[in-house]
Amino acid sequence: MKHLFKLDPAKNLPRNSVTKLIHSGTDGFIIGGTDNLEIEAVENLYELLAETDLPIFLEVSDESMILPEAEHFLIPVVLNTENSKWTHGLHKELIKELGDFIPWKRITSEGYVILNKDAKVAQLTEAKTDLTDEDIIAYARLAENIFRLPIFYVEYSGMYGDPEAVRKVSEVLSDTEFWYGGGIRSKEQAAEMAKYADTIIVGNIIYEDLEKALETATIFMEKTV
Ligand code: 1GP
Repeated sequence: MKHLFKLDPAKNLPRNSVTKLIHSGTDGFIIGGTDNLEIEAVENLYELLAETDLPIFLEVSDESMILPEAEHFLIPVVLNTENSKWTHGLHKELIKELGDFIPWKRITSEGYVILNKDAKVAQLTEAKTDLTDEDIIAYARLAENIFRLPIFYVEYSGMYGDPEAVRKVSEVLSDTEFWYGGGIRSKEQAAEMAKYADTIIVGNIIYEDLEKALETATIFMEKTV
């Protein structure tokens, strides 16, 4: 997967926009958000996406948004916080509550490093965003070699990140998939981050300029024709 769109259940998207996203050349969708998470909104998004065969990942950041019939779940593990609630605390409580009913085979964990201090997710999780490239690289190695996480996610939500830091991270990961998300607003930026990351994630621009959002996916379609 080279490209995913991240859809926020708290934001409205007309049906014809969703149809365009489905046929854009993207490899799939993440449903995820930080606030105002309600199951009805998650259900509505699934309903809007019903016409696609592309994978749909439900990124669970709050118990209230769990749709049991979802095909794939992504579980964030925030690495750059000292508040253990976001690394394993909430996870443990949910596992305690749901116990035997968790469909482990449909669950993939993501090791997040959150780097935009102004992002809601950074504030919520008390992420330590003031990191050097060496810090970020160390987190990538921790994710792959100590925690053996399947995905390492460099998250600049709302801000375009530093391509050089992203390049350096790409050089130290081999088994762990490298995902990059944050501030991609043009096909040039999509292409730049896609040189280094296995998968790029495009979110906010969908709601601000749909045509620009579509272009971030179309470039990958053109390459395979
Ligand atoms: C957010 O990484 C994604 O979780 C995408 O970021 O919304 O800034 O595109 P943007």
